[in-house]
Amino acid sequence: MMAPTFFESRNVVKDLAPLKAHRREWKGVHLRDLFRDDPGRAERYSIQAGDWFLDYSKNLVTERTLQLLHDLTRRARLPEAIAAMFKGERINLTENRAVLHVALRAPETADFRMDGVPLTPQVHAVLRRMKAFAEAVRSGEWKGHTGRPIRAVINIGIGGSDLGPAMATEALRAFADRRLTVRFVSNVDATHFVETVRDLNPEETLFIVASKTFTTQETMTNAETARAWALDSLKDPAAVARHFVAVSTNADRVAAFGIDTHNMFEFWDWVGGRYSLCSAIGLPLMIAIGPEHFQDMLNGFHLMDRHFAEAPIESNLPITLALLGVWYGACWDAHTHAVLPYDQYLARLPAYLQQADMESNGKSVDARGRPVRWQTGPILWGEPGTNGQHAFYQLLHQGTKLVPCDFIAFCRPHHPIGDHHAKLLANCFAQTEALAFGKTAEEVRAEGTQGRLVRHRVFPGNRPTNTLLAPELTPSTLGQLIAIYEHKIFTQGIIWNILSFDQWGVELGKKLAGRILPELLDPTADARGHDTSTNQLIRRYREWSKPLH
Ligand code: G6Q
Repeated sequence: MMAPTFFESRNVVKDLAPLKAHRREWKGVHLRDLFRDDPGRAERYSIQAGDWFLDYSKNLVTERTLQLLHDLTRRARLPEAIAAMFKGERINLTENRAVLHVALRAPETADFRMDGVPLTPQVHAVLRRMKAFAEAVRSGEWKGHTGRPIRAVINIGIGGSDLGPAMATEALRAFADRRLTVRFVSNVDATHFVETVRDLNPEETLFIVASKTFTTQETMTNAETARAWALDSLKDPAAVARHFVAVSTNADRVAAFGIDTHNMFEFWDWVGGRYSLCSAIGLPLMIAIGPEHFQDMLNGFHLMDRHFAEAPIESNLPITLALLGVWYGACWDAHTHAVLPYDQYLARLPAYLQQADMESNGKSVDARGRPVRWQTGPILWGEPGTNGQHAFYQLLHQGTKLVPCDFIAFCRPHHPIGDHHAKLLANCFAQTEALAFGKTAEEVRAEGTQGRLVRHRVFPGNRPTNTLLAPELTPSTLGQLIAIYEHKIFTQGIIWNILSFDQWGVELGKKLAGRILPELLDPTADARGHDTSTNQLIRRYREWSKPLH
């Protein structure tokens, strides 16, 4: 395993030391003071990239902090790492793979290579097949086995083969053809399949089986169940060819499942599951919103890829977000990060980013396998505003934990009804104002509160937020937004000297489930070989799962 130089000879503890020293001098500095003393702060601490405007002025930073953070990128050789990713070097060291999701959204003329082989012709060949297929389904030209047009498309996949298209299909619902129903089944719990298809007609239903490996237990189980459900009414096994297509890197397995490989849309091992929305994994989204909108989304991604690769570090939006996260993790004991979209269409964005961030940077050994002695990826979580305000914001304002937050909003609504949108955005801006500046005891008293109650009504403030604002939620601004977070995650991984593109932490549970499964299926099988707790749970399951009659 040959590590590129930016992973080698790093001493992250030493690299973070100047920031930690700076933090010790911070004492008592409040955002109230920083804003009062510097009328240019908001403007100076803002970045425009593509259609996105980032105001990061409500963060606990000074010029000195930013200077130290920018130094850190040089120590981490970030520019070299970015170049290595774009050049197709195998920076996913433990899987010996390149990381080239940026090639998926580049124009055909772009020069991306893998071991010298140009990639964009392959990428665009698959895109053209996807576009033709999506058009055929949308226009009704693609017929089901009995000659009826398709009215429902069900994606069967999990993790990276589910969350991206599921999130984006919801996000871009305003651009979708409402005559088509597009749904997602991921959980191995049969409830998910049953509830998803219960109102559908198999004659008019198309399944997309999406799995990079085509071996994933959940997806294969759901795909078998879907095939049985379809054949139960269509009767003829030849119907599978009209009702099942596959998205995979594994043609042999696709064929073994019984799907004609002519109906397979390919992607490649240099596309990580959680970075695969722009590959054929995006097929259900393309069918929902149409090829042109899908292309707009790809262009949005690409625009932000260029910004990330080309903008100076000081005005680089994803890098700035990444550095702020590093600062709070290393020096402010922040363990979580909230993503708060003020847009109902982005309801699934936190779940999507949870995987992107936590599966990538939830690591505790560095690139060379040595235990880390610094914080790596935060716990990412969130819910759309304003709902969250009536639930967990209490803790954000007055709790004992520092939770840096990203507020995300759009200026033009898709549904300009009454003053809904002004109210939505008023709440969004008000929250960042309240979190930053709080309310002092004097201010509470001035409003007429006296005695002990004063303490309960004080807002300490000084709680950091970013605000990301775009004119409108479109395929392009969504693509740009996702790319911002992808590159933020990459940057943090490089600074922490961890490997962001593998996910060994998901293996053990899968393996143990494989051992327990036969012990649950066969109640006579010996199931005493685990620890006493697991043995006991299996025994209890066997008792309680017996049919009642
Ligand atoms: C993503 C992960 C993981 C993966 C799923 C599904 O980066 O690797 O979430 O996407 O386990 O895998 P398959 O696509 O192979 O079914």
